[in-house]
Amino acid sequence: MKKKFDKKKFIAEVKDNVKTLYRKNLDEATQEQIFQAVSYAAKDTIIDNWLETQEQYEKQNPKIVYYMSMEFLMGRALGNNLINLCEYDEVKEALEEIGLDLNVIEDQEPDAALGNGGLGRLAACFLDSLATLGYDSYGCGIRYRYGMFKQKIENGYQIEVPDNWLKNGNPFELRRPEYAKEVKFGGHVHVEYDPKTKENKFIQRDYQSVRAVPYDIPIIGYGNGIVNTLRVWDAEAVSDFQLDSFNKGDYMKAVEEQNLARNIVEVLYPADEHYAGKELRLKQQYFFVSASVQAAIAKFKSRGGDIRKFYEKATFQLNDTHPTVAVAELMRILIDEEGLGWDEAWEVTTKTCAYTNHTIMAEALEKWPIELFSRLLPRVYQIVEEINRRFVEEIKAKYPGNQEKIRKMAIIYDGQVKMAHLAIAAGYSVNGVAALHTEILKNQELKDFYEMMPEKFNNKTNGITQRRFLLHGNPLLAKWVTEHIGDEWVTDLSKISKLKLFADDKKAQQEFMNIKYQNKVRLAKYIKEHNGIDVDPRSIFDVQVKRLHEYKRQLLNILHVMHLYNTIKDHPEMKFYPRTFIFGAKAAAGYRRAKQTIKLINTVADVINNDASIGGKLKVVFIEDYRVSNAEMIFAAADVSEQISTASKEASGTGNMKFMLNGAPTLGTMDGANVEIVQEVGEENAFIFGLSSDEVINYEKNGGYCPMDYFNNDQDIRRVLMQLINGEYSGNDSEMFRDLYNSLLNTQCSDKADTYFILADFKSYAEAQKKVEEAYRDEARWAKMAMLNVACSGKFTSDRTIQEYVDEIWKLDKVTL
Ligand code: 26R
Repeated sequence: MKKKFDKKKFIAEVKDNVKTLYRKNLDEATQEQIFQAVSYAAKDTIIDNWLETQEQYEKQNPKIVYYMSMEFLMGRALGNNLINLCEYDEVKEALEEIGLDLNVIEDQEPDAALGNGGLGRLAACFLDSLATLGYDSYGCGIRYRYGMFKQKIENGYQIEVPDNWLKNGNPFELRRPEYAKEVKFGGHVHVEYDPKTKENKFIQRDYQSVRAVPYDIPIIGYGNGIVNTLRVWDAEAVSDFQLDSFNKGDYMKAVEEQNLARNIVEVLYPADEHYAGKELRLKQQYFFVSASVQAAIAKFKSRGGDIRKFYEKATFQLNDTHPTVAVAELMRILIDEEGLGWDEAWEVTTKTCAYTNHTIMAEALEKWPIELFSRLLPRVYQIVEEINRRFVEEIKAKYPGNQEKIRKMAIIYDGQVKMAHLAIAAGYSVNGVAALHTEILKNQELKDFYEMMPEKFNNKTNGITQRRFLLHGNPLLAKWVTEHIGDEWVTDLSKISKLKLFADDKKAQQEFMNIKYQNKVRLAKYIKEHNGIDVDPRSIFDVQVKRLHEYKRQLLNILHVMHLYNTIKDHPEMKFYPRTFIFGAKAAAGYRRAKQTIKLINTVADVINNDASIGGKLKVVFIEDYRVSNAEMIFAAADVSEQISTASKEASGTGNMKFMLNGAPTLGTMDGANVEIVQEVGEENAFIFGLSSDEVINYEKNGGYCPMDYFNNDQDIRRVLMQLINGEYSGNDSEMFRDLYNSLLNTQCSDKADTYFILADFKSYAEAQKKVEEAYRDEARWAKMAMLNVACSGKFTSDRTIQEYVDEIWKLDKVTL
């Protein structure tokens, strides 16, 4: 169990680490070197717990969940690890004693940005909850050399800079070459008749191999001594697997394999919700999936299990379709290597794999061209073909003569392999990530599948970890909460509802608002340092931070800012509560409209921030390089949470939950998990606007709507749209924002204009914004509202989400040390 923290020993260890790592004394070491030394000191404790946990797992042999994901957006590890070891304050004190500041040391650590956004961060929160709740689990992913790019803003434009996050070494990872696996690509399948078994054997020949080498990263449970593993795979050239290619003199092949290995794990695809059909991405997927499936089977066999009962001890959760090739890979290994018949293998596979859908955006659906898929994975493709053949038979049996069903549901159709269809056909569970999202899946996007196999469909509303997003990210509020209701909320967030008792208490309200103010001062300082902009911490901090995407409608937000600016200029006498609009967002490198929106935000910011005539009533800030580490500080400082996606498009959202937990009411549409947030906190404690998802879906079914009507009939809208193309903000360059203008408006009514209903929702958004101002003016009302948001956030812990996955999907055994 937990050992008592020994301050002296810890300090000695840090000094020792600086010496052995850098041949330096503490006073000569850089802060970065001290970060390494402190991390290695923490790792010491972690390793002991890790060993002990894994020993217990061996003994108790519980069922394991393998959470397979192309993305794990972990952020920084040091602070979080210390928090979960329950040693944060002790270490902070110890370091102070030798003149070091833990915050400065934490700031040396690069974010582990092995993810794009919501899906990747969700995976990270899930690992935290799995360890805290005591479930044996592995995160399975890729050790990208370059994570999500760093964003620089130059002249208002986004510039992508490579994220060389491993350059100083990652103190927490552990290379495990003894568990390396071989992964094969290409070649062809040779069929051989085996007279003994009277069956065909399928042998892949002339393939290229890559050696998958696992790196294990510890995932620490909160205060329970448990340490689970995030296993990310690196690719190396095979050499010792395939020495015979040298022997045959096939030197070029060996070199090719070197290159293949180098390329595979080089970089995370920074495209979010946009499928591009890139061969390298499929290689990445098969690479980490094959290695992970092999490792899972090896572990199962080492514990003496009968492979026909694999699913009793292991389950694979597929984080979106990206790892869906796991279905066919598991079949391949069971049949070709374990000698199972098709039906036996199918039974195991369909009791092992489960699939989570994270988006209904059509352009995010993965469908690989047959040519590419079969060339890269010839044996796996054969298996997919057979799965498809049998699945189509099933469809025919259920819907005789209905060709339409086959067209819509087949796994292989029109020259493409549809990964979502494969995941649904082979999975024992299909889940959406918020109640509304799951309903849309069942009634619209996946309707045919739901009708055919309703028992597979279920909802698991997303959650976030309060350990990172309150305890670590907002230490002042965390301390205050604990002083009022005790610390049970750290591992049982439902307890945070006890704060409701204080919602009307004047003193509590003042303390609460004072903490928010201090967090705003902290963020203002960061903004001054990073953007050179002065913002007033007494102004309303109105925040939209998330990936840049048309459906998330940052454009609606900035058009409204332009409208406010017009209004203030027209009516200088009008009372207006000072506002700071804060944006943070990365755009996919090739996404032109998204990048133009960033330029627009920065251009508008330049004009407004430098207009002395408005007396600082309005400020606009674009925070460069939005990422997990600065997000923690941003949520803590937010007054208003902008969650303004076109209804039906945001599957869940998880930022919305982080804002809520930190006391920022939601200004949003009835989309994703916003719906459930409003259910928990009450409509009177949120600002809801806009079309409903039903209305949006109706418009879409009937060929869109006519944004021109809004342009013609609403002067405010017309004015801001004209300002996009009259050079108002762009120094007379009327072309700079022409594409954005065109995206909203076509001269004729057309379903191609304003597909995200920005003009339709503009007025109702502006009205909701007025209500925000009105509410904020009443300090007591606002304090109560903000506090109730914290108090009602209990549902949105990832601990609750994981417990539901465990109870309703995975059926894991709980482990205690
Ligand atoms: C390139 C491609 C195939 C791709 C598609 C989609 C790559 C990455 C994605 C990311 C998507 C699936 C994603 O992040 N979805 C988000 O998942 C969150 C966690 O469930 C939700 O909260 C959020 O609403 C959703 O957009």
